[in-house]
Amino acid sequence: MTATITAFAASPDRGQGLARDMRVRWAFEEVSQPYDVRLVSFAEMKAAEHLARHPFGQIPTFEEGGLTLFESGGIILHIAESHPGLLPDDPDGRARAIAWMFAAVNTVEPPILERSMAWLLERDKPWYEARLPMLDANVRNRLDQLSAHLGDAEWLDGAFSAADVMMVTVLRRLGSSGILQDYPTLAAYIARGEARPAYQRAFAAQLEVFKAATGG
Ligand code: GTB
Repeated sequence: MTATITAFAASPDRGQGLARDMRVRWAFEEVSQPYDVRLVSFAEMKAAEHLARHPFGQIPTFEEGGLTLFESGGIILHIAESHPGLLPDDPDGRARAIAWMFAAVNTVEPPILERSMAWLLERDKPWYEARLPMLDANVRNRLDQLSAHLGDAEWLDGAFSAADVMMVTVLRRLGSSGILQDYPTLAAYIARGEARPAYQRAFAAQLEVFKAATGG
């Protein structure tokens, strides 16, 4: 049975692959599983039909048979547990990969998100310039630590895993900030993720949606 996910009918990221369906698409591609996509408008996301799938009226969601899931990390963990290729077989390695998945969304993503939301919503406000150094410092603190952990390693913990899907997609949000120029280790890590054929197939698929929506 082919799973169905939801994605923006017209993503505000203009096809940059920054919306969170991208990480789910990438996970499906890594485990060579086909998937269908239901595109939803902002109005549809807040309507009863979608709220039954996602209590917070967001994308992405996942439906397969009788199972409906929301929350990109939960969806990717389910995909990784259902198909070989995204989690190590040994229990300790598996537990560490899952811990890194949580670290991506619970420790690294929050300061990145806070900085990007401030830029999006507050950059014309009088307090923005005063706030920016603190927002930058919070992001850089995490990047310093992550960069030190990664060192010369290719991936977060041994072989490529769902943790790298999560972390690379979290870090990509910094793409336009200029901050990654100061973190060559992390820039190379992101580039390694983006170079994977599975990533490229997922990116092309979400870009196709944007092009179709804009006639481009
Ligand atoms: N924690 C949830 C998860 O990981 O699944 C967060 C889901 C989420 O934030 N979904 C966003 C959404 O549905 C889309 S991805 N927003 C609509 C709403 O809340 O009403 C976030 C996103 C949006 C836009 C950009 N962008 O334009 O660059 C990047 C990321």
